[in-house]
Amino acid sequence: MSDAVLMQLVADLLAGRIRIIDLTQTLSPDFPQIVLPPEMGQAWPFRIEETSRYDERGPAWYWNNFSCSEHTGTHFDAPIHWISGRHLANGSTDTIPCAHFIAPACVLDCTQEAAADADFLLTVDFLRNWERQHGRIPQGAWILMRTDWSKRTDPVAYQNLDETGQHTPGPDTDAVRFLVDDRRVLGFGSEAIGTDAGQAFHLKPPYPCHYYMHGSGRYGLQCLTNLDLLPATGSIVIAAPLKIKQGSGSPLRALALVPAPTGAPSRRPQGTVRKAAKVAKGRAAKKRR
Ligand code: 23J
Ligand code: MN
Repeated sequence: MSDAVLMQLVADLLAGRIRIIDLTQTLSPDFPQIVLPPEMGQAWPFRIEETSRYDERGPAWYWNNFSCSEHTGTHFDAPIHWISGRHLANGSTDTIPCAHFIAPACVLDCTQEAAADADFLLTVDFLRNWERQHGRIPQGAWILMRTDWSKRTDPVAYQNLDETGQHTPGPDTDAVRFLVDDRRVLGFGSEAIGTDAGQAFHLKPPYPCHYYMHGSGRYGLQCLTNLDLLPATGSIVIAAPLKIKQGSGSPLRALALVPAPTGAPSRRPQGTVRKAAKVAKGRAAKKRR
């Protein structure tokens, strides 16, 4: 196979015809963490401690030690995270096929519904209506639920806890089954702390998105941001978790490639980027000869 498609990708990136959107929240101790009932095991929050900073502990270098849960910040959920996926082959972060780490995305705009009701549940009706507007959800795609939850920069509002627990939007059981069985999606991504709604413990089964997605070898993405910068269809998500042995998930840098609006001014390549453009151009020229 020729390298033309890859060289075209590089050229489109350099020319600004494809833009890279960062879907990742900054990892810091301030970012809110999932809270489970007190009798259960808890996820470690993000902790970071300076090892040295050009000082007596290391005269020419700066670095940190950090610790966190596999489910801290913007993170990936692997099938073995849930009991329903515990026996699946290739279900941990170290065994998932790498081909699954790059996939197209469908973005569902649920901002109005989520603004009106923090406990909004995405339904099959909503999905069918989306398909009437944007076409059938293709097999192997990420389903990203846009709620603008990431715009809640106050951790209290983001978590939205009260005496009955967390109040955040997510899919209902039938919507999950439709996506898993009828559309064979790759996974489900959310801007909120869970792929399931905050009150999804009360659904049947409890946490249906975790239960059915992971039970059939699909994945989750949580605490995503910048979904408002993605088109409903036509973007590609790059989401590869850390290769933790038998890992149930991991924080990650999630990115999306999106086509730039036509007629938008192109980005001027600089420095090493410009050099790469030259290399790509040279190769393309060589090919034509
Ligand atoms: C453990 C238990 C329940 C939930 C979760 C984790 C998550 O949302 C997660 O981070 O996967 S709902
Ligand atoms: Mn998780």
